[in-house]
Order: sequence, then structure tokens, then C-alpha cells
Amino acid sequence: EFAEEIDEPDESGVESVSDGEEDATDASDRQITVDEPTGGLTAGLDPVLRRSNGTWIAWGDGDADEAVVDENDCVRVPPDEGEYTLRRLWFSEQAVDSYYYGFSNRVLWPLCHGFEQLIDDRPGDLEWYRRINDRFATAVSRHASEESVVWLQDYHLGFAPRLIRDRVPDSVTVAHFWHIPWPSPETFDHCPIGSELLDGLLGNDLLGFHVDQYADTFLECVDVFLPSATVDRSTRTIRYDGNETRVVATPMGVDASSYATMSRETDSSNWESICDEYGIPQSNAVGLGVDRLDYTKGIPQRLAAVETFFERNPQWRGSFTFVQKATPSRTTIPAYQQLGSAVRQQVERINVRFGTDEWQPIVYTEDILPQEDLCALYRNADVMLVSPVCDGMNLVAQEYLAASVDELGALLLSNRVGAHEMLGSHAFSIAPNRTDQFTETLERVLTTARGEKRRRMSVLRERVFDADLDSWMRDQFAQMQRVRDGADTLDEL
Ligand code: ADQ
Repeated sequence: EFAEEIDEPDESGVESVSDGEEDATDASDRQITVDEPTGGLTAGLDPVLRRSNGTWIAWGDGDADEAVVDENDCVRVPPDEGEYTLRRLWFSEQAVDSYYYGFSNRVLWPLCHGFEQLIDDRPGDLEWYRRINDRFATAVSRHASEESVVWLQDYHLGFAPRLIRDRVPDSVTVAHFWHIPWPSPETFDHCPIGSELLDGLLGNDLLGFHVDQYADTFLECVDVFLPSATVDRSTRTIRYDGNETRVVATPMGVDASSYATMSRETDSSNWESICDEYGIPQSNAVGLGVDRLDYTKGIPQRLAAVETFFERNPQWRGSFTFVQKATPSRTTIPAYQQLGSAVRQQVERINVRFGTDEWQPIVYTEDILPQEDLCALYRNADVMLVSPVCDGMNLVAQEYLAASVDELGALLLSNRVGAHEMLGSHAFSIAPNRTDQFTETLERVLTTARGEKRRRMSVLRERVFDADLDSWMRDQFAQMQRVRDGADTLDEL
């Protein structure tokens, strides 16, 4: 399940999820439609599954009655070629609420991002998290053969590795990538199921994080909370309950060349129509933010810096526009509802304070943008503001760089994101909570000479192309190969 980044289940979809117990009805007269998500891990995994003739197990936010699946909830995809199996797990509304919007996103998400004050451990949610992890494990064990490699994605599956390990042959390799940060032991202490979660994750043979810091804090937490485990920090290996887990840091990349190609292909009319639609004067310098509406993304902090910028720099009023594209996310959770209203109010207040009849300092939109429009925004932004207070990696920063084919823009980057390890030295670095420093950096970016910006941009773009999605996938599989005894089937992937 990688819904977060690629296509988070929307609330309307959740309404129609069936109970999961009934089999899909006669599939023969139904048409398969393929909705291909743009970019991200999904695009990276698709060719791997095609080559390995594998099975992709994912929960469905559609209607099992309507789905074109066989009696095992499987479908061969892509429809005409049938190269691999997509196995669906259908969840009830209650399951989605408790497992996804509950324990995953009200407990593990705030915990791992250091927002322990927002942990909301509602009665029953943990039980659903256990139950759903168990359903995934059961599905995996049905599809796994002696030689299988199982690759799990993210924090929604914290118990599954142990449950899988207990049900599949020893020869099966179980690997997992954790896409969000791992907290310090002090923060992890707030986890209501700390040792059970660690025990679950140590069912993996390989556990990947984006950066060294998260791998190291994971090892520290195991040291502190699982006394019976033996932790070797130098090799990042943990021995526990007869199993050995290798912990690695492999920063995830984006499909850089696709972003660059799409950006080159967007012509000036795309940008002109965006400017027309949102009222951005074409002569303005443009700042850009693109995020899910999430309290980890530092949107209020960014707006505060933009406000201070206009306060201190009246000469920029009317000639700099800040565009914030925010995608509503997890809107059934109160912390997200509160953030959404606070951000909208903040934007309105700043616009009333500085706006004129011809110009709005902040253009704020929650519209879903086609990928070409997103690329047009990236390509035309003079400065990209990426200011999370905590973020596992942050792909938006990398997408911006890949799409900046003219090398004219600049990246202002929080020092609290995983991507800072790779990009911090040549980005304009900020501490998201220090409004004055944030504002000064924005002032500096807007007055930095073009040559200097180009120099930084070209180094950053090279890094993003060198460490792109393909290279991350290759790294992942090379690591799996390393932990796997004597198997050679992964060589071809
Ligand atoms: P996210 O928290 O979702 O991902 P991020 O890494 O920035 O954060 O990825 C967001 C993705 O959504 C990007 O591909 C972006 O282009 C896309 N997106 C956002 N708003 C959009 C819009 N309005 N229109 C179109 N596309 C939009 C989680 C972790 C991150 C980690 C990733 C991958 O929280 O830290 O980098 O997984 O591991």
C-alpha cells in the first residue's frame, strides 16, 4: 500500500468499499479499465512485476461487487498482456476508518514525525491494524513460493513482516521500505505498542529507510526497547528471535527524466493559461509550494515567512506572487481539518492585508492539477519553497529540480527533510520554525545573481538524475540479493 503519495483513497471511494467477504460476481462480461497513476513507486514497480511475473497485493477502495476479479480476488494485468497478478483485499468502511485513518494515521504517522501530542489512540483502532496486517500476511502466504521475495511498503504494515515470516518457508526473503522518519527513543516511548511494533518489523530480512539518521534511530530504539535483541551498529544488523535483520538507508528518487521531458513539452500556453486562471501576473516573480495538506509539511510556517517578507519588502508587493498548491488529505481526522481551516484563514488574512484589486500576494488552490500543469508550475517558479517541519524524504523538491530544465529557479529547502542530506549543500537551506531566517533566505534567493542560481541548480539536478527512481529500485533489489542466500533470480530484475 503506497496510497499516500500516489493516490490516497479519497473519502468518496471509502463510502463504497464493500465488506470484503463476498466474492466478486461474474467477471467475464466486465471491462477492465486501467487508471495509471503518474510517477512514483507504482510506476517503478510495474516493470519489475512484469519481468518477475509477480503478485501485487493491494487493498481496494472500489466496490468488490463491481470489480473484475476471479474468485480469489485476483486479476491479471495489464489487461491485454496479463503479465502479473493484482490481488485485491477489500476493506469495509469500518476497516478503512480504524486501520488507515485510525491507527496508521492517528498514531504511527504523528509518532514517527515527532508530533506525539497529536497521537489519538482510539479504542479498537489497534485491533483493526492487527487484523488488516494479518489479512495481508495471509494473502502473502497464499501467494508465496519457496523462492519468493516479499517487498512491503510503509508504516501501514508494521506487524505484517513477523506474521509473514511465521507463515512462509525460511527461504523466502522478506523486505520492507519505511517511507517516513523513524523517531528518537524519547519520542518512540510514546508508542502504545512499541515493542510489538519492533518485534513485527524484525520479521524482515531487510528494512530500508531513506536516510542514515532514521536507520540509526531505529537501531537505538531496538537497543532500548527490545533488550533481547543484539544490535550491531557498525554493520546495522540485528539478531532477534532466530532471525537476522539488515537495516539500510537508501534515499528514494523520482523519475527525473519523465519530469524533465514533460516539462520540456509543456509550452508557454500552459503557463499562460495557469496565470490567467489563477490571476498570477505574468511579469511577477513566482514562489511555489506543493504539498498534501498535512501538519508535517510546514505550510503555516511558510505562509508566516511570506507574510514577513511582504511586511519587510514593500517594493515586492505587486511583483512577487506566492502560489500554494495544497492537496486535502486524511480529511476525516480532526488534526487535518483544523490545519485546513487554519491555513485557509491565514491565506485570506495575508491577502486582505497586502492584496490590491490587481494582485493577490498568495494564490492558494486545492484543485487537482494534471501532471502537465504541475510541471508548468515547477518550470516557471523562480523559487520553490519546501519547508516541512519533518518529512521522510520529500519528493516534491526532487520533482521541482528535475522539471527545472531552464535552470533558472532556486530551491529553498528545510533542514528537517530526508532530502536535505542529498540536496542541502546546494539548496538555500532554512530551519522551518525560524521565521526571520526563513524570510531572509527568501529575500536572498530573490536577489541572488542568475549565474549563482544556475550553478547551484545544475549541481542539484545532477544529483537528482544520478539518484533517480530507477537507481533506488536497483539498490533495493541489490540489497535484497545480498541478504538472500544463493539465489540468482533477482539478477535479471
Ligand atoms: P508524501 O508525504 O505524500 O509522501 P512527497 O514525498 O512530497 O510527500 O510526495 C508527494 C507526491 O504527491 C509528489 O509526487 C507530488 O508531485 C504529488 N502531489 C502533491 N500534490 C499534488 C498535486 N496537487 N497535484 C499532483 N500531484 C501532487 C511520503 C513521505 C515522504 C516520502 C514519500 C516517498 O511522507 O517523506 O518522500 O512518501 O517515500
